[in-house]
Amino acid sequence: MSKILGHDLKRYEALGLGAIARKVHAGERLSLAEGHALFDCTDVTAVGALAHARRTALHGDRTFYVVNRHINYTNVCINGCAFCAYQREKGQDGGFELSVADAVERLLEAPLPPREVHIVGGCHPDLHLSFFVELLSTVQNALPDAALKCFTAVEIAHFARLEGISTREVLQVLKNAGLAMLPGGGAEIFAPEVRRRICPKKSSAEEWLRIHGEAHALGLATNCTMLFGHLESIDDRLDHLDRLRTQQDKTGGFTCFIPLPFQTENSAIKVERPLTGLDELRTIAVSRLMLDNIPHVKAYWVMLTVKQAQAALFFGADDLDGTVVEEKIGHMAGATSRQELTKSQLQDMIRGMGLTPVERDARFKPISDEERRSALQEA
Ligand code: V47
Ligand code: SF4
Repeated sequence: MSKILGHDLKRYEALGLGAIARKVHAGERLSLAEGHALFDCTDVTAVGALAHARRTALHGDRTFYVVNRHINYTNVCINGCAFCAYQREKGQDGGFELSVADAVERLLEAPLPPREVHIVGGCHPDLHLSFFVELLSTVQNALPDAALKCFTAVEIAHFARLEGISTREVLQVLKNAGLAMLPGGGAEIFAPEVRRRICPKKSSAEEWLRIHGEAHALGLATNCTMLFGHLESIDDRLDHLDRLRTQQDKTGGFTCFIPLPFQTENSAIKVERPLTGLDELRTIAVSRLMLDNIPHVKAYWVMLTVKQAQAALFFGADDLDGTVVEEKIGHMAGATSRQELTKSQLQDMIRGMGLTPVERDARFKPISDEERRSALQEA
């Protein structure tokens, strides 16, 4: 076997990655030590090529995007995570709460009817479950073709505490009101020592994973994330990826993994060595290789920048997220990307890399041009 995954095996042997390349080729699970070797490898392009081979084996050159709209309903939050530039205390200047009518008005402003609506916010002390039920059912009525991907596991845990009911009950109530998916936020880094320093009041790793397992059992797909480039070590990143794939083995409902590079501005965390562009690409590539049971890896252009997201499509990522339209969490922390891309800009970004754009829905089902045309006629 001199050729492996379209690349010369000798290249990997020379780098000490021969066994890993053979395992990737055979679709076998990599160990944590092998993950380490990928982080340590002096040739980041070799690691990227392996991840690209895996991404190509899964998806060919198809590259996904979604016409979506993000809405942040409040930045008032009782958790006060050290890394968060978005959060405000109740009553503090700059704090906001959207009403249901405000949220729907913003959603209807979008130039194309979104197929995915991503709604998240802070853990507000006074917003009760009845508000979120009304929000979901009003949005679903206004946009019947949109999948509602709303509320991180951290918000679900918060709603459960406010109502004095279980997280499973909260998920069931929200599902009945139209919830289709949970987004992947709130995972941050699972390692307890780092979690204690960056987000001590937030749900623990165990609680976050349990809630995703409960959502999967109720038939709700979910996404997962990793916030990296702050106080965590490489071991912590690998531990995080390992916990995600272990959960996926058990409950199988993760659709997409989103690596989130830490944006450093307006944050209480001072990072000694900020991430380089290659650190970001390597982490995306290793994630693709470790997460053998999660189908998609997203290059979230909002946090990565548009050009880095394009590069990530050759380091294991197969999705660009979407049009977004309004983003606060990353931008209040210094993200320099725009807040909106049009559908044709997303297509051009993908075609510009020699890849094939595929419009998808929230669960990655491709949307045909015909389906899109008839949705537009009905709108
Ligand atoms: O959980 C907060 C992160 C997340 C910063 O599921 C920061 O499809 C970087 O989860 N620098 C929310 N990241 C965003 C998120 C997401 C985004 C897009 C798509 C999906 C999906 C999920 O943003 C938070 C936190 O990890 N975050 N502050 C920061 N300074
Ligand atoms: Fe609140 Fe989320 Fe910010 Fe933490 S990251 S303070 S939970 S809004």
